[in-house]
Amino acid sequence: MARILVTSALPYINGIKHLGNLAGSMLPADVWSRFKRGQGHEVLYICATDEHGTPAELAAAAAGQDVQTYCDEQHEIQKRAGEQFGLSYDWFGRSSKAPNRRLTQHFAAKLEENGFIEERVDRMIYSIDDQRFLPDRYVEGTCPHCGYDKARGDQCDNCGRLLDPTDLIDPYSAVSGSRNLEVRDTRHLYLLQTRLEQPIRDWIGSKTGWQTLAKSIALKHLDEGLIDRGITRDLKWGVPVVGPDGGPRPGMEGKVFYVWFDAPIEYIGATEEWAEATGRTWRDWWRLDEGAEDVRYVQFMGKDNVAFHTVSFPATIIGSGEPWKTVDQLKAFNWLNWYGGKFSTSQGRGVFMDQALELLPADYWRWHLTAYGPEGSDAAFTWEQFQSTTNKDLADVLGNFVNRIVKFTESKFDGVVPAGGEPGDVEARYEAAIRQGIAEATEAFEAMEFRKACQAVRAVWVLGNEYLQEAAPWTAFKTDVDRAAVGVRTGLNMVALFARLAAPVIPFTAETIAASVGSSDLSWPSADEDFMAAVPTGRAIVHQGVLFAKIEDEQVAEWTARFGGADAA
Ligand code: B3M
Ligand code: ZN
Repeated sequence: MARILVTSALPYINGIKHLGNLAGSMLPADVWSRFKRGQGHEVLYICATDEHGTPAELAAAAAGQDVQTYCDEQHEIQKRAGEQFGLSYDWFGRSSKAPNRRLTQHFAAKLEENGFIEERVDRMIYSIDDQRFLPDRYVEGTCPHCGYDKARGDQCDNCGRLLDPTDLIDPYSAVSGSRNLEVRDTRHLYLLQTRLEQPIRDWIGSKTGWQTLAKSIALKHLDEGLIDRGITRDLKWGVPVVGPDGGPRPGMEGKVFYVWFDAPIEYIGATEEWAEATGRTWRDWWRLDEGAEDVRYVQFMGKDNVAFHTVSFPATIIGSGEPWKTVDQLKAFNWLNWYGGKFSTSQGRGVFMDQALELLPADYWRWHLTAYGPEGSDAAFTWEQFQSTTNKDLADVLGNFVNRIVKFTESKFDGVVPAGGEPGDVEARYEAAIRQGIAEATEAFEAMEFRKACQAVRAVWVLGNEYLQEAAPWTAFKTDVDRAAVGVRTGLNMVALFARLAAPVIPFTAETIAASVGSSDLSWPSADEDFMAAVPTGRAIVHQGVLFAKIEDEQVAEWTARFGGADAA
């Protein structure tokens, strides 16, 4: 079996995440990890909170807390929300912990040793009113490329170009709005990406089977021409910039590394945190010279994070000259928006992870965000579509199938899997169709095509309902009990199988469905196994209650009023 390392983009520490963050990285990473674990592979799924940078400092200030206290609290909130959503990380780390600090300083030292770091005097934006230098994300202004007037200093959300704050036209402080800014000299370290362009291009060129979205963004940034990027900031909160003796680097006392320099390194740091907490080893997941050569590494992220993961982070790894594992497969997602607009806490638009769980159990959201997620293009969340997919896919197709066959077994066969009769042509036909469906779902999940995989799984659930319509055990029961028994046994084996197909996406309900036929097997089925003999005759069958309650129009109206709806666009 394979050893598979999975990471999803690290959510910023500032505040609970909305459905878009979930749909664009953490949830698909979890679904795919469950799928691979279900096949029997050894999967290590790592994530963490991204705790440095101005987002943390400003959010803490707004909360009236020191940054450490703020991060401690917010990490626990995000960790709990992730667990309640069934995000089965092996470890949910923190980029402010010691392993990441040590590793970040190590990589910087190796890059400098290899001639890829240069000290430069920068001219940075200083906000006199805020009494602080303003890092990239907190300077806004007009994009010099496309004229967008809310471009951030690090990247323009409108045209996607990576920027430096001094590129912006008519800049202002995103902290206070003040235009009372001045440019001041300040010493910083630069990662000489321009000297790494060819190795990075070769590295990207060596990646096979990448989806177009990921590879095209990577090559676009390379073709635009790499720049040497500042990797330190005038902030207090972050990984300290140190000299060879481990003390503050002379001339750069009090400075920290840029959050995007240290954040991807936390993928490694969090693995070390996991090893420390579990007594496992971590270097055999990350060092090619210490056992990681057989590891398959897959990253999940939103499309806006691709550039950092395919240029800056590989530059760090390659430039270190050390044999660290780099990503083998990168799955990038488009954006989930709210009725075509942005999620916004301040404008009360959209649902955030904690609110979602107040309204409905995690699986309702997990199914919708995976089966109708922003894969091939941006996708709009609407209450109307959420209601439709929930009521059709989950209640009418899956829930109804399980309910009918289990209730019938209880009413006519004393809640016990009946013996008698032999499967005939109709069973053979549906079994063959289901095998085909399993193969399609497996192929789609292997390819990380989540919408396609969920449609293939749904199609198998539909086959279950069609089989019951055709075999009609309730009709057969009146004249031929053996025939009815065959229909019931076949239906109950389908229940066990459908739970396994559901497990990667809706794990909580999958467990309940399996329990209804006395099973706890949530492994991923192979198309050639004998799944029609999984539930033996004589086993007790127990109805587990309503699996999915339909979403009513009144709920849609209430939630639209509370979180915004069609009027939100
Ligand atoms: N914290 C998420 C974002 O850009 C950012 C990802 C870091 S992954 C190393 O929203
Ligand atoms: Zn722009």
